[in-house]
Amino acid sequence: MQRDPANTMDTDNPPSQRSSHALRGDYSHIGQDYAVEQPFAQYTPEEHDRWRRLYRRQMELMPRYAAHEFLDCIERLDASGGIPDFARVNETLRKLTGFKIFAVPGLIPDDVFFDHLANRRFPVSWWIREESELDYLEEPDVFHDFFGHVPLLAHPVFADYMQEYGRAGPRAKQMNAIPLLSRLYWYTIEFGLIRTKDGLRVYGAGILSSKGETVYAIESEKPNRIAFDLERVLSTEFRIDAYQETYFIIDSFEQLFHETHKPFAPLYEKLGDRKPNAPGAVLPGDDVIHRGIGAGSS
Ligand code: HBI
Ligand code: FE
Repeated sequence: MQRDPANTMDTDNPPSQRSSHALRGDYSHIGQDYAVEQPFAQYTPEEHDRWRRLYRRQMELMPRYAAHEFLDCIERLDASGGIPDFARVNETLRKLTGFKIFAVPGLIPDDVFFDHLANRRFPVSWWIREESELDYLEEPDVFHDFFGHVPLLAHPVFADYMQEYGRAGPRAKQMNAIPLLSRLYWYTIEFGLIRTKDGLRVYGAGILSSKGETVYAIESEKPNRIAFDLERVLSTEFRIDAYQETYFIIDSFEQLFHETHKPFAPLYEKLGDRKPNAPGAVLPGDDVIHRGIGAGSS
């Protein structure tokens, strides 16, 4: 489960000027773009072993729960043997979609993040979680960012969506609508589900990198599962400290890509001062695929 960077990131006061306890990584050597060198040679055998155990455990679940596109893409990255060398992965990514990953200490300010996506660059935290954090950590580590986010950067349509999403950043910032745009990221890129001929599958990174939520998102009776609707997602708050109370479901990545071509400004204006929907709400206009029985259902 990842803390919502949009909620914790004060873009006027980027991490480098924040007190160290606020964010975990070492921001003392960052460049203008928050990039750092991936300390590949410094990873210990224990850290590579931890990566292999996390990777193996998640890959056992993927054939049953992951979107087919994810399965195709992750196989191309050859990342089972240990923490991946970003430079080597970029050779593959560049050929497939032109995306490039680069090392960061952790969460970076929203506007810097959006600019990277708009230029087909994805920031990947370079450090790996402690043994005691195997099942849960608050901030994105290399396993969440790489295993969860990087494979679909190799999928042309999803890569187009990620770039379009980044391009929407400046306008959202101008209209004080970053919290609304962050909900789109949260309910698709982090916690999205997709309908397939084999039933519902996971494509969201926050789920794919979490053993518990991978099963919960598909199998549990508790959460709502509602067909994706842009306005509905932009107006719905999310949880950052528990499994999601609602998952939104798309029919294809093409659908996501086309959604980002709709004008967002009128929606920001319409939704701006309206009270957002609670995470577990079910609304009259919803195309409900599963009405949850959990705490959040109403
Ligand atoms: N920083 N490193 C990193 N990774 C993210 O996913 C991220 C971020 N900063 C801001 C951010 N995400 C949010 O803007 C998105 O959740 C919308
Ligand atoms: Fe993430």
